[in-house]
Amino acid sequence: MHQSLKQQAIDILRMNDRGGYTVPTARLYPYQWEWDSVFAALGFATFDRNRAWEEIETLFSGQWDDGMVPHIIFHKTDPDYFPGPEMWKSNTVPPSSGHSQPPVAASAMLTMMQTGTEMDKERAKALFHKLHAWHRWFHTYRDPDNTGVVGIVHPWESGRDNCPDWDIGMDQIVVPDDLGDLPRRDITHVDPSERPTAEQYNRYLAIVKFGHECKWDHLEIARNGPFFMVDPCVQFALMRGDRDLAELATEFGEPGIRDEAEAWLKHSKAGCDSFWSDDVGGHVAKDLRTGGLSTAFTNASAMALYADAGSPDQQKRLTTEISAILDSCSFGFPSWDPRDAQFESRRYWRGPIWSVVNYMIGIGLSEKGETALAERLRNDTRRAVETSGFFEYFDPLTGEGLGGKLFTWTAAIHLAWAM
Ligand code: 2M8
Repeated sequence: MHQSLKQQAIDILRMNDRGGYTVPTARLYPYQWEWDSVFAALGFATFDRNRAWEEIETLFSGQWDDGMVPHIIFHKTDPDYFPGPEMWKSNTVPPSSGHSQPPVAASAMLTMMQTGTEMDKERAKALFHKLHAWHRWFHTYRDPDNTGVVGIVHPWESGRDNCPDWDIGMDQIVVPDDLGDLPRRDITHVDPSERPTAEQYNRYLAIVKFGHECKWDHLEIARNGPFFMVDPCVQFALMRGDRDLAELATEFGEPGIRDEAEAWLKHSKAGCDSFWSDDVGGHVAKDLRTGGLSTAFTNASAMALYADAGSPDQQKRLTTEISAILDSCSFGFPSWDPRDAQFESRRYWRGPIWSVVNYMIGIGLSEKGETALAERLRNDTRRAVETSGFFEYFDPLTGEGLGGKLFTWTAAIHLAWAM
């Protein structure tokens, strides 16, 4: 009998469950990734609330003493993935990578609490101070000069690994001679033409080397590391997260934390002007070392409404761009503007569509009253899965599924939003 997509999505979450945490997909990504896990929790919350909270609790079990929640937690060593714990040298238990990823947990926790029972409130409350420490870490170590804008120290911290956004920052990285041969595993699991190039990979590893050589001193990395750029996705996820942290603080009777989160949000809103591009009609990535701006509209630019960033005029302009870009492809929302020469419909974050980012864009659009655009995006997200199955990401021109199969976050977003 033909299984429903809903049942398939549930089965994928169960299948990728490694006991308290899920892997994004078997083989290609055999560890716990930060934002994948948070979205997984939203998926689990539709059929198993206890398991949903476990996912987030296990994620926070890898939190560093300084408050950082790392982007990968290496619960059990797996030779299938490179770079593994021996490259990061985090010196933590459990071992982990040395930077973070978009901080989406506050928003997911608030959603789970609002749609749940007293149990959900208790579980959220138990994690609340850890969540607050993570947000404080972002504001302290990723914005050391208190500009209202956080930087990322590695393209992997954005979650949008090889987006052309990072090219201006990556071009300046000098690859050390002693990097050695890199035993990449990703290109043995999926088509190399859809993955980052070897040159890009060497630069990723050069940043990792700088990090462990300074013992993951986050101020040193932000001030003197090889790479420091503004990512609209991380900035907007953090702003939305601060808004939701403030709401959780109100709920839990923590007025001091509520005031702190509201002050962060106000400061961040003011900071957003510094990476707005009139040429593009949206917020774009910015190299904090040189001041250079990226040159095209991305799915991260489209997240501005989710964070309520930008002036009313800017929001109007970027909504026009969102609509024009949706008209330019069959499945939204592409990770790079299809009208731009650098667009590649199949290469990872240089064009393809990603369900999790669609989810955040869709929420922003619908909250701003752009219901037709929001529905269109939700339909596109569902149609991509109907066309190809639960792939990691999809070609925006054809809906063809690409990258890993039976992918956790695609299944989770199907259950939580796109069904
Ligand atoms: C991708 O990133 C990892 C590195 O973190 C990789 O390419 O090896 C990105 O799509 C990232 O956003 C995602 O969290 C991760 C796991 O799905 O894969």
